[in-house]
Amino acid sequence: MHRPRTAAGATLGRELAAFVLERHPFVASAASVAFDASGGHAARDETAIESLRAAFARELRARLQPMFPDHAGETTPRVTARERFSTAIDEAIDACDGFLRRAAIRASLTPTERLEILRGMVLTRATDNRLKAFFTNGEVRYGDAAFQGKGFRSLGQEAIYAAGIRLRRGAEYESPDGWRGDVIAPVIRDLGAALAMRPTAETVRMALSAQMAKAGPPMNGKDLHIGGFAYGVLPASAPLAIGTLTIAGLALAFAREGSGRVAVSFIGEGGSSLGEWHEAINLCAARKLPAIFCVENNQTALSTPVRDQSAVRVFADKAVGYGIPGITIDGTDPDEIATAFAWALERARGGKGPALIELVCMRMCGHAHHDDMLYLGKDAPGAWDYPPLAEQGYVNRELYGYWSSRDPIPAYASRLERDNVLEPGALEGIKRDAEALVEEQAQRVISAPWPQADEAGAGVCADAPPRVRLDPLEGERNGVAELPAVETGPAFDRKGATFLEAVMLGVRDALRADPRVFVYGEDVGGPYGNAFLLLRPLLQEFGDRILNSPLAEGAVLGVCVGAALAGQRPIGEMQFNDFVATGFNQLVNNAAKIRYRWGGSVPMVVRMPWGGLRHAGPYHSQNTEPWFYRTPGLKIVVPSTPADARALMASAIADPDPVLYYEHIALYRDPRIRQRLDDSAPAPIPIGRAALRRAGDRLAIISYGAYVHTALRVAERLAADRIEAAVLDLRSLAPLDRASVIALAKHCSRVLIVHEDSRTGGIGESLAAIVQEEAFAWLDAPVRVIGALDTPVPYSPPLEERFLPREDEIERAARLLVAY
Ligand SMILES: Cc1ncc(C[n+]2csc(CCOP(=O)(O)OP(=O)(O)O)c2C)c(N)n1
Repeated sequence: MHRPRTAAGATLGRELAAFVLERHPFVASAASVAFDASGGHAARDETAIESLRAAFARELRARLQPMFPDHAGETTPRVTARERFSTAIDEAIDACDGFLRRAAIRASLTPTERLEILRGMVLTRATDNRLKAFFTNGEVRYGDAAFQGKGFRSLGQEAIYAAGIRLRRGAEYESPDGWRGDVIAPVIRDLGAALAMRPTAETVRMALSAQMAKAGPPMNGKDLHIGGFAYGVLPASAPLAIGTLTIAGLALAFAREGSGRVAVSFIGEGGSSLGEWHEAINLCAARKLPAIFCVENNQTALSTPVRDQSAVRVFADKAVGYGIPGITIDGTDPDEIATAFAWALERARGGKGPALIELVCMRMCGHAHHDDMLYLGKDAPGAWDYPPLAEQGYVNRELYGYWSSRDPIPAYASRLERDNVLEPGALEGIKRDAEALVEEQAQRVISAPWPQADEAGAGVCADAPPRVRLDPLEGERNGVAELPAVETGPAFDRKGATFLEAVMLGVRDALRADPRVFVYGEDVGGPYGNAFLLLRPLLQEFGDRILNSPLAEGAVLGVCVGAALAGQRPIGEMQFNDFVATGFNQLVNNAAKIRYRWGGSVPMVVRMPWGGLRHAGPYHSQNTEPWFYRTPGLKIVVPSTPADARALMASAIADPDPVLYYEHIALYRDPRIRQRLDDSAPAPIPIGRAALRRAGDRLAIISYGAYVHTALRVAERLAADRIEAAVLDLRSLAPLDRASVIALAKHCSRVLIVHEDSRTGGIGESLAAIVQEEAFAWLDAPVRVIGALDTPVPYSPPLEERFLPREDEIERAARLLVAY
């Protein structure tokens, strides 16, 4: 009974004309003539449209080329007018060819696919409606109060389901080693897209359960967003554009695998203003990665109208700035959406890089359940039909009126009836089935248990016991923990490896041992080998695995997150750790939280060239480690010797969690710390184990990084006066070797914490709090902390010298402490 919905020739011609007017208006009349000349009016089905493509391209080129306005000069330096004109012709022809390819794909949509889309849209709305009911009905109670759930609905945007129809999805891509299909990154209004990846009752239950904070995978009450990586849906995060960079990393990993997999990003028009989105699309475009970027322009971002968001005519115009194709389509037309995504998938799988698809539609409900009242002017229960407006709502009434007549569910059902794909009246039965399915899952969620409270402390890092609050004044207070053995490492050797060489060897060990390892950062690849030339010795052997990123720290970090999730082992690099500030979100809100939120593993290493002492000023000298010290989910290592630098790189690479690897720039070429290193790769040092660099019992000096060496020099001078100071090199800040810190504090009874970082809010103050709480009874003096002044790092040598803690100041503090 199916009659394929093919644009009959005349319709195809009209649609082509509209498309050309939208994208390349000055080519419109040439395209129209070319369409007639190539026999476009006879093209009625997929095969005919396919064979039209080459002829149409020829005819169009023949009509455009003579339009060249004779001009011998350059349009821009090194680009002749003819070259520019010919690029413009290629772009116009390519865009038209894309249109015809999409027309052919649209004609190929099968009745099964189209029925699935209708059912999927209905299931989406039924699930959304149930979420609203949860919000208002108070069926889920925690203690005496109703737990309402957050609730973001997609009323009016259910056609997004169609985006998934030709993705690699479903059970055939599940494997014991993880998901092998395409991956999508939905945001809050993409329930439909998520359901399309696995349209089952279980997916519905997971969506309801996550929102209602009940126990169970994947969120286990720790986050509320939809998703399941095991079936190709990257769970959404609240910071809106975070996932677009994860998608870029997945796309990079898929390109490296050569697996033909594609990563798909969704974002609202509001979220598309975020820098991370630009970084993602830009880097994917530059490397022609298999990604798709979809902007859902639903007219309002929370309450902000499009005109306050962007000056673009259509959001697809942004594609031009990235050198990729962009199209704007009706976001309530499922056939158009399925077609556009299938086309973009083909391009991406074929190595042609990303495309930008803008869906124009309208949010027909409030931003979230509570906002219906403000948006529409009165609360609206979940229903199959759009709610009526009341006077006071902030919604744009004119737009609401226009989009009210374009509800994708009844409109698509009517079209499928017209095309003999759906029995007349069958929509009602589909709705009832969806409601029944959703209701059954809702009841299961109501009766499901809450997560165990102890779970709150669990799952921050792969190998860590659950975090608990212990009272140090309770229980055994007199225990003396064992001191770690002195560990000086290989002796100084003036012909040995520098710290810089040791870091390079650590990276080389990793690249040699594991093909999944690659390096990604600014200026790391090509002929250069990083700003310090640290990687240069590796370029010949591993040039294809040391990849330049665009100049965008968020991109470096986000790509590492995505690639790590895809099973690779990225080593990202911040050119200087100071610039991590522009990628902060990716570390603290993305990499750090994924395991806790939904159990994903992010085994990435970020190299952080760091520190002052070199008169490099406020932006090439900072100590950013305390920014991350207090972020659960990140590990931080701070080697102070070449041997540790190499071994801790092995540890960082082997670790299943994100590790920030701080390498002090002042140590890079310091001739005083050279050590002879073995030819073979060293064994990893367990992360979280400090090294006692010097034994002593009168004073414990605790430090890390470059100041370990300062502390050792001070200890030498004290020893000349028979004051034996122990020096503990923390070596890793997160996790911290608390046991060694406490043991040494108890052993020496006097503690001096020395670091290069500014004093306030630094690691030292945190350590001092730990020591006084857990070793108070052993202390004979206040715990002292010496750090830099609380100012930005000044540039001029005398200023930096005053800013940093000097050796003589540290020595004086040590002597005062011993004399206390
Ligand atoms: C980085 C970030 N800033 C602010 C917010 C708060 N917020 C949540 S949704 C939203 C509006 C999003 O608009 P848009 O991206 O257009 O998507 P829509 O809600 O319209 O689907 C805002 C401001 C957020 N989640 N993330």
